[in-house]
Amino acid sequence: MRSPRAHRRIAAVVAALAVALAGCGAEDAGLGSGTPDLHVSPARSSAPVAGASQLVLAIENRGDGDDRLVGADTDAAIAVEVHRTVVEDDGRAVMRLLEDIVLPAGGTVRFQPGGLHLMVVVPDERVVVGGTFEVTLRFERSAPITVTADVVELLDLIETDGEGSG
Ligand SMILES: [Cu+2]
Repeated sequence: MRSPRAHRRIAAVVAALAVALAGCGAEDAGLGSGTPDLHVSPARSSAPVAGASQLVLAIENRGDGDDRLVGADTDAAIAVEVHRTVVEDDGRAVMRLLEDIVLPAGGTVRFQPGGLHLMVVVPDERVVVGGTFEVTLRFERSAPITVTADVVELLDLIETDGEGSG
């Protein structure tokens, strides 16, 4: 029978979630020295599906110091959350909520469906195809950056950001 195994798996998922949620903020083991220099790509969002929209953008750190994305918000939704989609052993994809994400010096962090992504939770009537809304990204060291997201169909968002589809 599979129930003891299933129970172990559920326990593992719960433990992993607890680690992901508890680990945030506790990892303040310093971002080192240097100065981050953040640049945010143009942002695009999907129209809502089941009460949430995907927000696609990239944050490039051209500086010589690390930074951390510590939050994002918009007045066009209840919340903007940082999620990572991970595939469990049984093939199920689950989303984990992250409290922050490091933006390494010289690196670019991309948020897009299927992996590390930004989710707009319960968007309002501005978040429809052809619409726009503003999102403010907050960082540990750098000043907040506000970007305007263009809203497109979810499929368009995935296709234009898929690998190899220029
Ligand atoms: Cu998500």
